[in-house]
Amino acid sequence: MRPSLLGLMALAACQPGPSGPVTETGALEPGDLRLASGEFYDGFSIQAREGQWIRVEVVAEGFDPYLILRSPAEEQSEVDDSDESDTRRTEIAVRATESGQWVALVTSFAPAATGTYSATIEVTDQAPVGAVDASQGPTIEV
Ligand SMILES: [Ca+2]
Repeated sequence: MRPSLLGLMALAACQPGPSGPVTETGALEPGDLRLASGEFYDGFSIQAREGQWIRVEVVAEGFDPYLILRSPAEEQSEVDDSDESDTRRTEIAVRATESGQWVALVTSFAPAATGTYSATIEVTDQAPVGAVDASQGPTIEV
């Protein structure tokens, strides 16, 4: 790889642009890491810079999904349970309050639940439709 390309990649890592949506498939299963309360989880790292929007949507088969989004300094942690109307789907959209590596944890509402899921991850400069800026006051259910 040429040095100039390396430099460009390093710059890209510092200033991530919009990315995705990328859909990952996975499973909560024995052998996964577990939260202290016993739920299996998978972690996905997301590069974002302050002011960008991070949207994560999970559709699960066989368990009630639960999302946790951790900021780089782990000072902001948004959680979201399923849509009231659909216990197989959950979505989070927040405006990044810090630049760096955010982590989305796909987990379950119930301890030790297992099943497959697809997680769609997107970073945008503009607010996604229906998104609520959680850093700007109370969260409103949409
Ligand atoms: Ca897993």
